[in-house]
Amino acid sequence: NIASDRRQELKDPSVNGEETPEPDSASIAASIQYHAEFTPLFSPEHFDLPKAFVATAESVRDSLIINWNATYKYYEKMNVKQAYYLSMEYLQGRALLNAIGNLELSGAYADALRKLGHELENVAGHEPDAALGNGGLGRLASCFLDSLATLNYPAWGYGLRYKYGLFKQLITKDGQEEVAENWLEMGNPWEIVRNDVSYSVKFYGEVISKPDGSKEWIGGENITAVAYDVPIPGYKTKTTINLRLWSTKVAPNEFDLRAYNDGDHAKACAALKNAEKICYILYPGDESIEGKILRLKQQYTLCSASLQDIIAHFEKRSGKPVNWEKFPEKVAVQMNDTHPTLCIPELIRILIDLKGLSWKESWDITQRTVAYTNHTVLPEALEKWSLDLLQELLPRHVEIIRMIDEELIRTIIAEYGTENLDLLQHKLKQMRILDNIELPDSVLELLVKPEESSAVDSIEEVEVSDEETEPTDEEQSEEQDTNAKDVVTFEPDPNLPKTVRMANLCVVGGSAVNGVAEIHSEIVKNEVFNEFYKLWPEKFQNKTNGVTPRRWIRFCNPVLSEIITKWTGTDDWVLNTEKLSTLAKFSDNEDLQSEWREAKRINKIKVADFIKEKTGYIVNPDAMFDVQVKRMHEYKRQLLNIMGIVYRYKKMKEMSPEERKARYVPRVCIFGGKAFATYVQAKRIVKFITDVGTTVNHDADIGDLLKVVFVPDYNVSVAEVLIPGSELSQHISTAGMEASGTSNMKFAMNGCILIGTLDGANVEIRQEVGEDNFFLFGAEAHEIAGLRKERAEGKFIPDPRFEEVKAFVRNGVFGNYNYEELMGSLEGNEGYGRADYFLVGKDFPGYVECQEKVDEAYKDQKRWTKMSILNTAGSYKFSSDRTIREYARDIWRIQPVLLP
Ligand code: B1N
Repeated sequence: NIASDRRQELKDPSVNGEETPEPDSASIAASIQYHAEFTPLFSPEHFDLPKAFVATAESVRDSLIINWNATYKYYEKMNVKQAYYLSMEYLQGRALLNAIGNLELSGAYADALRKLGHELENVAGHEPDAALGNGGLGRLASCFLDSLATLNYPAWGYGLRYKYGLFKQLITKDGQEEVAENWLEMGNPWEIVRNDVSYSVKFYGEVISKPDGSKEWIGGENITAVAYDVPIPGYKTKTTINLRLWSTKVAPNEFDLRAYNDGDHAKACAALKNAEKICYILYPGDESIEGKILRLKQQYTLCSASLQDIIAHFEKRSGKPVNWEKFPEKVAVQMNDTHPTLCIPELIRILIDLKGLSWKESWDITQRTVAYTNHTVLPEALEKWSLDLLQELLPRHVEIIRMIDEELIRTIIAEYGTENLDLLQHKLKQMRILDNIELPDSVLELLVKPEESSAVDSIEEVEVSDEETEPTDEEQSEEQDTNAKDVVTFEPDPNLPKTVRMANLCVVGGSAVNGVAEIHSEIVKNEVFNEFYKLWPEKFQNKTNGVTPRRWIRFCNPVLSEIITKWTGTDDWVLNTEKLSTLAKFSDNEDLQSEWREAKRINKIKVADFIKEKTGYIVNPDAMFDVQVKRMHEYKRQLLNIMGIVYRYKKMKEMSPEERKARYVPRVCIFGGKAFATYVQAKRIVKFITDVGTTVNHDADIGDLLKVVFVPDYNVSVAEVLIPGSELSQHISTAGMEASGTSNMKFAMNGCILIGTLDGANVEIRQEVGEDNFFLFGAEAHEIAGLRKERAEGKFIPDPRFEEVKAFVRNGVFGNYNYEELMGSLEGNEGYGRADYFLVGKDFPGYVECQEKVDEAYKDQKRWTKMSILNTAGSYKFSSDRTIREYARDIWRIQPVLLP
């Protein structure tokens, strides 16, 4: 058997010191056949698509394992500093085409499969999406892995292996319905279970003080975390890094055999279930947080297992005795948002309780090791855990968090003194990790002036006379007791919950804090964490997000890639995206323009076919494809988009057929995105969009001039179809609310023109592609607070066009669904919650007028194509390679290591 010979031969490429020969299509076909035969996952009779996929993937995996091992061994040998990316989410999507593309074996695999009777594209289409993430944050983590491997950085990703990924979205006549996504049902050929790499993870229990003064945490519940490794190949390099996902199972000896034998199966299986259920499902909330014990157990499992693994690895490399001082010189841990915050107290716990280091040493090592990326400024998304819950689940960690909090309080007192207690109180309120929790006694003593100390036994309230301090307005309004106007109290408010602010813990415990786009990083410094910024300005950085040009141009858009390669001279742009900028000088060239349009048309036909398959709607590929795909969220303002569409529809209906044709460009308005299952308002918007589609798409007066389509189950693979075939894409969040956005970058790379607000990375994209090549509208971030205030005071006068649209919807044009809540939420009246908090009404006229400019621009196809080319040409900054180089240089301080 050629394949098994080949497996023998491939076992260790260094055996004879020779380079492994490049596999050709014959040896690949043999290896696929080998796997089809000897991988007993399917019945033997057929070689149908599901089986062909698994056999093909396993054959690819053989090559990945060779490279994985070589990479691993070499890093061990060189003993280099490594970065570890800790993330609760990865949105890997499909891996097959990406892996063979990175290995430069796409042609050989296509030939091999053809010999076996299948088309590569169909085989690849059988892979389920790995959707272990919600949206941008998870997809960013996956783009980062691709760049890390491609740029040969010694780095690993750590995450959780959820049994069920992000739910599948069905669109029914009632709107969105959720169905569990059992992505592992047919097995996962990309993972390697490491039964020998497992760690014990504890919950609950108690902390024991030992005679020597040290502490030990005795867990009340023990589980085991097992490693599943997913090899991540780089592009045109042998470097293959690791994504290590933890799965949970019952700890050895925890299965109650006696109960089982006694017939109490439920009791016997309880421990099994309890352990396994930690990794059952991905937390489905994007930017909203619900205090769930299970979520906390997930977070802690990720942190504990990963840190035990990282530390074991460090100890193994450093030899005995271990020099812990060197830990930050060998290890950098990046926390993807606050979700892995517990790795701060966990690292300290291990160093103090298990390795015998002092508090001071451990705290210092930890601060030098970890860094934190903030991805959102939405207050409801900043994680806060109840102190009681944490105390119960992780008692030792709460002790450590109290120590960090005390350390912080001392720093604040040292910085601002105790003269102005008002100021001090303000600082503590903003900055403390523990919120609404009494000050430690040792700190209270510091607040007592020597002459007062005899008069006051225990300082619970410190009275301050008017001469001493002037409370700020803010402070005054916060006071509940009007008599306490001149009392500065450090006492907790019994009516408020006691919480741990995870973001504050990250800022205090990390060596660096970064935002994900320039405007966002400014908001992080000047608003969200302003007090910390004043204290430690050097900690704060910006790292504008990026996306991998491999998946997001080269592999998802082969026709455009070919044109880019032809006009830039080489395919070098896939690695050095700066080369894309050379396209700019040809943007008026008629040959390039016509090739460019032809490529777009091919991709639009694919989108049209896809829409027909998924929704039944038939759309005209010559219409403009206008796309908004992202999680459904009020701040992303899909509602503004659909209100604009309704306005357009209404105007069309009022015109004669001739007038309508002359005025409007035919458009297909495409939406896609999932709503958090309990996010009622987001689900109403889904329903509204589909209702508008039902009416408009069947209106014979309108025909091809306007179609409205909601593509179900938006995910990475759907994005790979839609993005190349889009012409206009919408990034229209209320300014200041979208931290970055990353699909905006993918669209620009694929020659799509953006309509958007000055928010997130839009600001930088517009700068790079040129103001003339970006459709801008809307209020700016610095105006938002004022506009909301104006609205609340009833001073906002809505545009008549906006009023018209609301009335039109209320008239039942789109069916008998109750649109009152949706329309009411756009009005200032009380009773509808936020009263157009997202300023849809305010930005509506600007948006509608901007869309009219879009029509004008599209009518001139030469101008449009030029804009499109200039978007691709100007998008080079947004490669995740650039982002990763910046993290490596400014935060992790790691160097690329090229395998010999
Ligand atoms: O992270 C992306 C950004 O491009 C987006 O603008 C931002 O919205 C997104 C809690 C989140 N921020 N926060 C989350 C996800 C899951 C969860 O449970 C919050 N996602 C973002 C990448 O920087």
